[in-house]
Amino acid sequence: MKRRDFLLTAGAIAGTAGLGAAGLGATGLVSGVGPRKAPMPYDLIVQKARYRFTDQSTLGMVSLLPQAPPPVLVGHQGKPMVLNVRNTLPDYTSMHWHGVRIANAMDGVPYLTQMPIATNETFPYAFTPPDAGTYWYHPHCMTMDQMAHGLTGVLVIKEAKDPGFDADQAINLKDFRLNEEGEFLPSFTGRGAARAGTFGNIVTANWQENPVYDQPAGALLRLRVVNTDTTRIHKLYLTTTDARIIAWDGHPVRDPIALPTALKPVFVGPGQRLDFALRMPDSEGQKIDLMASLPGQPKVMASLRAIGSNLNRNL
Ligand SMILES: [Cu+2]
Repeated sequence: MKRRDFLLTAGAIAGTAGLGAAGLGATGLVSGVGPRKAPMPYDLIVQKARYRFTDQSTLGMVSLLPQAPPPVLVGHQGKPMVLNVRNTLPDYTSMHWHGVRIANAMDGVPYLTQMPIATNETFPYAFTPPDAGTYWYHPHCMTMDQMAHGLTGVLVIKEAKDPGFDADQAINLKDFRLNEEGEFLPSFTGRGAARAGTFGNIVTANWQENPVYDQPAGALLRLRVVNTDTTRIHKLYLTTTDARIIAWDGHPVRDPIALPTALKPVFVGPGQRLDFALRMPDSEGQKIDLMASLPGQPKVMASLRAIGSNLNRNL
C-alpha cells in the first residue's frame, strides 16, 4: 500500500466520526485502495442506527453502520466498482450515486431503473466511474425520510493519475431536526413549507459539531465539502488564504474562483460539492477552520489541525 493511499484511507475513515468503519465488511475497506484486478465489492447494509448528538442517544437513525455515519466510499476512475446494498429496514430503499455518470440501470431510481430493494433484499450496483471527483450517495426511495434520518454519504472517485495530495478530508454537511430529548421532530412543517423550508436545528459536519481532524503540518490537503442537507444553503469560507477552489460539483474548475471570505462566503446548496486544495499550517497545533455563516453568528463546522514535522509543500 502506498503512503498516499494510506493517507486517503485514513482520512476517509476519520470522516466517519472517528469511529472507524467497524460494521463495514472487511472487503469494503480494502476495495478503495491500491491497484487490483477484479473489483472488490463493498457490502453495504442499510440499517437502523443510534447516535449521540448531545448527551441523549438518538434512536431511529438510518445509516450503513450501527453507531456511525455512512462511511466515505472510495472508487477509482475507470475501474469497476461493485456495491452490494442490502436493506434491513422495514421500508423499501434504493441507492443513488449522485453525480456519477453511469448506466441508467445502476442509477437507483425505484420503478424506473430498478424495483425498490425490499426488506432483506440485496441489489448489486456495479459500474465503472468514468470521472474522478467528489460525489455522494443517498437513497432514492423513501428519500426524504431516510435522508432526514442520516442516510447520506460521500463517494470519492480517485483520479486515474494521482494528483499528488498528501492528505484528503471529506466533510458531509447535514442538519438534523431533534427535540430536547434527542428524538426526531417531523421533517416537514407547514410553517417551513411556506417559507424557505424546514430547517434542522443540529447543524453537523460528519454528524459532529466541530470535529477536529489531525493532518500533517505543511501538507497539501484536498478538502471535499459536500452539502447533503435537503434544506440548508450553506454559506462557507475557510480561515486560511493558502487555499484554492479546485472543483465544483465534482468537476475540475477551469477558471479561477475567488476564495470565499467571511464577507463573501461561497453558497453551497443541497447536493452541491466543493473541493479545496489547501496547505496545512507549518506548526503543530495550528488550525484551519471550515466556517459557515449562519443566522446570528458564524459557526466552526470542522477544523483541520496540523500535526508532526512540517512537510513544507507549496500550493
Ligand atoms: Cu441526489
